[in-house]
Amino acid sequence: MLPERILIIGLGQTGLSCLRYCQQRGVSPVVMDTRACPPGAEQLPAQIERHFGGLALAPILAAELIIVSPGVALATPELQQALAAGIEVIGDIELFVRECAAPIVAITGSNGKSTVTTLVGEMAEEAGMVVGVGGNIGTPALDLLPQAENKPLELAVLELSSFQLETTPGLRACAATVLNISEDHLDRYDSLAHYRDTKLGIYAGAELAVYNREDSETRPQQEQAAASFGLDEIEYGRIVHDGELWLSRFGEPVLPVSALKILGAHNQLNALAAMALADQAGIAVDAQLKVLRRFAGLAHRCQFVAEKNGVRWVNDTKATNVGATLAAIAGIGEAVSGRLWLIAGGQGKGQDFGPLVPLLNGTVAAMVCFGQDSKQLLALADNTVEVATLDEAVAWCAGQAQPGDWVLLAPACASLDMYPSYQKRGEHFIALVEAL
Ligand code: UMA
Ligand code: ADP
Repeated sequence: MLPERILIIGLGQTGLSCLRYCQQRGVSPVVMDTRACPPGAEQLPAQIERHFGGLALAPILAAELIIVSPGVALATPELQQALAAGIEVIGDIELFVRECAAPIVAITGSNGKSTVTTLVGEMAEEAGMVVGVGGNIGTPALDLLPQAENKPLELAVLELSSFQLETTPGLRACAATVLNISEDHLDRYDSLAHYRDTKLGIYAGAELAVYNREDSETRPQQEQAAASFGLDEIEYGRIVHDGELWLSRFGEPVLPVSALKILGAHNQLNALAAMALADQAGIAVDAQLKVLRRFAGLAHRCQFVAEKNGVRWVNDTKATNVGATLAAIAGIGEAVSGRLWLIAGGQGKGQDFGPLVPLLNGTVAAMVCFGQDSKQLLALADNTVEVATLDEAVAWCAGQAQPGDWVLLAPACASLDMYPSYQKRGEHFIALVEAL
């Protein structure tokens, strides 16, 4: 039962889904957003009380339940005041888990979340299950709850950000994973340890914790049932069979790595994580393998755009942190015959760009940087160049690259200083390349 006085903080997609959820249950909430014109404001029914342009304390303290968007940190002083006053503060995912009767597969990590979430969702569908896929991947989780005319969900597969995990104390997943931990969102967390601990919260109450043997930071810190994936032969891993490398389950070869369309060791880890989660969710192995054979990757992740004058252009706009950029370069590395030109830049979110330096001294011919934190990237090495826009970056690379070379957009940064989303940055890049 929902209380009468509900306050939704943060509109956007999440806030709108919470509003629909409350209205379907006969409650008319108050809506608040720190932005003067938040996205979705135009969809608010006229009778809904709203406070835009800041956090107003009176309606906050008058609420019985506050539903907070992932865009607003739980550490925000006004929310801390509400908690101190005994008001419940939760996120949309908490509302979802309280209502969802189906088992939940929960996926977090610094990189690979959307890939693994999509794989598990497609595996479940292939196995004939009624499955809902949502969360940080795009569809707000509450929109997955069955409408009266639909069949009830048999499985929910949720991609969860650290922001969402902050406000989901009641998550009880049938299988949960932290895929990897590398620096990200340090503009919101005071340390990497704080960010990691928030992510590890996904294991709380999970029937099975699935962790990455290659990254000890992902290990659950409590005693609980666990399975692991990694690049060696243990549990979900890899094994040499018939002279070639295969993905394996508990020492049994199941699929040659060469049958995967997604490239790189990081994607083999993603495939193994998906298998471990799918096994726990009761998805047949046949269905898992069918999906692994056909899955060609998501748009905007190491996506081949075009070959122009013998130069290959790749869009990895979704590389919004250093870890993803490193993985992208390692993933396409073997395929690159000539030189590799890297385009990077945007909002660095407080990350240390240092791990890029060895690449600049080796694999990468030069890095062209643009956007808010381009000066930090420029200072990393001598073979860096600063430009004002992505247009100029593409033009500069087109001028330098010779047949056989590759140009990779893998910015290691968020796009929000110059674009509404990483997708828009990728679409702009594709348009620029196609126009060459
Ligand atoms: N914001 C304010 N004031 C507010 C509320 C939000 O300034 O009162 C700002 C915050 O800086 C925030 C930004 O607005 O970062 C975006 O918030 P939004 O209201 O536009 O967000 P939604 O539309 O609800 O989208 C959210 C997720 N966005 C974030 O967590 C920032 C989406 O993930 C998610 O797909 C969607 O809910 C559905 O669940 C996007 C994302 O960038 C893809 N996530 C981050 C990431 O993957 O790195 C965590
Ligand atoms: P997320 O949803 O966590 O952002 P995606 O699957 O969308 O993850 O991939 C985002 C970026 O991270 C892409 O640039 C991709 O090349 C890279 N990536 C994907 N999987 C991994 C992984 N397991 N480890 C490191 N980087 C990865």
